[in-house]
Amino acid sequence: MAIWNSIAIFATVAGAFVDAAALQPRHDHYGLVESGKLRGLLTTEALREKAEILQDFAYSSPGKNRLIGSQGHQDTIDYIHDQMTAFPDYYTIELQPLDLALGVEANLTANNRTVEVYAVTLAPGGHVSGPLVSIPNLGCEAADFPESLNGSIALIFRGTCESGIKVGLAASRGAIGVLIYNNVDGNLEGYSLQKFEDPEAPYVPTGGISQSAGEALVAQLEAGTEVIVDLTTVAEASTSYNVIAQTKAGDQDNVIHIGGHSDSVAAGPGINDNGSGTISILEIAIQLTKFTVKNAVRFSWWTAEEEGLLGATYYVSQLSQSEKDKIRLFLDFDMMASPNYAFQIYDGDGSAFNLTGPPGSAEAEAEFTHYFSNIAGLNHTEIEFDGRSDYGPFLEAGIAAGGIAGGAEGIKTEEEQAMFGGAAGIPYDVNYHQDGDTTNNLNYECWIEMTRAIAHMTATYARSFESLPPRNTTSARKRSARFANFRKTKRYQKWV
Ligand SMILES: *[C@@H]1O[C@H](CO)[C@@H](O)[C@H](O)[C@H]1NC(C)=O
Ligand SMILES: *[C@@H]1O[C@H](CO)[C@@H](O)[C@H](O)[C@H]1NC(C)=O
Ligand SMILES: *[C@@H]1O[C@H](CO)[C@@H](O)[C@H](O)[C@H]1NC(C)=O
Ligand SMILES: *[C@@H]1O[C@H](CO)[C@@H](O)[C@H](O)[C@H]1NC(C)=O
Ligand SMILES: *[C@@H]1O[C@H](CO)[C@@H](O)[C@H](O)[C@H]1NC(C)=O
Ligand SMILES: *[C@@H]1O[C@H](CO)[C@@H](O)[C@H](O)[C@H]1NC(C)=O
Ligand SMILES: CC(=O)N[C@H]1CO[C@H](CO)[C@@H](O)[C@@H]1O
Repeated sequence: MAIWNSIAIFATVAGAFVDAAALQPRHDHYGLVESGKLRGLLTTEALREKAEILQDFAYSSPGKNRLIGSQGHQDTIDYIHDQMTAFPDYYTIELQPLDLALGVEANLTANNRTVEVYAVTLAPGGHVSGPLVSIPNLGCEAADFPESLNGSIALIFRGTCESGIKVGLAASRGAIGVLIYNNVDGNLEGYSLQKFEDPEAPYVPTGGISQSAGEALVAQLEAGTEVIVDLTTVAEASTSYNVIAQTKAGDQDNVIHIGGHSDSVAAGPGINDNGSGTISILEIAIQLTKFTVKNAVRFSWWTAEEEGLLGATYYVSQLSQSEKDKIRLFLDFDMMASPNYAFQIYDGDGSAFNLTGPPGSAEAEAEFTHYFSNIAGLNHTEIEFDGRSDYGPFLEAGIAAGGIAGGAEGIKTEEEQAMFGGAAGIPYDVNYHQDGDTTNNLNYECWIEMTRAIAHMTATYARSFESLPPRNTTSARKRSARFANFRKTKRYQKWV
């Protein structure tokens, strides 16, 4: 009774002033979204806090990472989901499940000698034993394989095409298992076949070994020694999730789609790659709730990017043509806080790398360029539109795309040093895919500028698509045939 009374009194005295505002839907506070107003709500502190939360998830997880299937990754997904469900009136939120066979454990002997091996994700578990056959070339073409691999285990070099293509081809010739050996130093922990299994050509148990172990086996075979291998792999069925949130307000048939990925590689907490993109778009999604929009805004946090763009690939595969048509533009954000950064805009118009995106991609690049040059007063460079991140499947579907990045393992040039500061001759991010990819090694100046650029794009297209060409499904379909070739670009081939 006493408590009830005091609340009533408080409400009477303070209510007229405080509660009137609190009762307003949040998105009416600021009116229709505007680039400058949305950017004005972004702070380095908010980004830093969230980076520390993701890093805690990584360090509390047994592998000290946010690799798909780990507690650190599930915690990341739950965190994003919780943050977004705080706005039930503003966003429709979906958790899209994705079932994966995670490679969890493997043992290998070659002529009874133990070899370090890791189970490869997407391949089934099993125990296989038989003669090893080395596959010449890269195993990307059927012609690379002998007529029959019946009962054998194929030894194949990593690179140039998805390992899933290699394993599918080997299995179709009768191989009962595959060993993939690395094309760079280091083991193949946390590696994936990068491509969903074709039911017509099922995968076989697959182990990943180091380059030196693979070369030693090739040398033995070339010397004429028979090598009998015994491979055991354990695969664990696992469900991971894409998190998708779309504004309830705005034209639901004309959507600006903003995405990043939620997982890290095995080697580290993955705070720049790509915790930074995850957080930038989360912070923008939170601040956007203070505004109204004319076009619907969709945010996605993809799972299993590091395993071969699996979350985004699956998502696009589930869209009907009419759902694809609603996405006027997809923008992808990764590596937003590279320590030795450059502001890199995807070359959507093909002017720098001769690979033009679907109609609308050139206009998106132009809007980013306008932002950096005329609004932020910052230098920028261009980066090949090579499909190496989650926008790849959107390109293949003929959907306009774009994005920016701070740089990964590429080396900064002298010219870029003059433009952006930092150090020429070393990578944009020396910690790329390493255990040093932590909050201490982020460049916050780069990160806040990148986040402001994302906010500019979000606000611009949430207001209007008038700067984009009209939707044209016929031309989109034509373009997508061209983009089926993006997987042949050099950067993409280096990465698989
Ligand atoms: C791999 O070998 C270790 C050591 O011999 C053994 O403990 C483990 O059970 C083996 N795992 C599998 C999947 O065979
Ligand atoms: C491996 O060990 C088994 C049993 O110890 C033996 O029978 C077999 O000959 C050995 N194989 C090779 C290739 O040394
Ligand atoms: C493998 O062997 C089976 C019979 O054991 C045969 O039917 C099949 O054609 C062989 N496959 C290849 C690719 O040689
Ligand atoms: C650009 O690519 C097209 C085909 O994709 C090719 O015909 C053309 O020669 C290329 N131009 C340059 C300058 O490389
Ligand atoms: C842009 O780059 C030029 C060198 O090309 C440099 O002189 C200038 O200071 C840079 N501007 C900014 C804002 O960093
Ligand atoms: C759509 O694209 C096709 C092929 O590029 C073109 O022939 C057609 O005129 C376009 N239609 C519209 C309405 O722009
Ligand atoms: C744009 C960019 O650099 N994105 C990175 C995010 O993560 C993937 C996987 O590690 C990298 O390959 C991308 O390059």
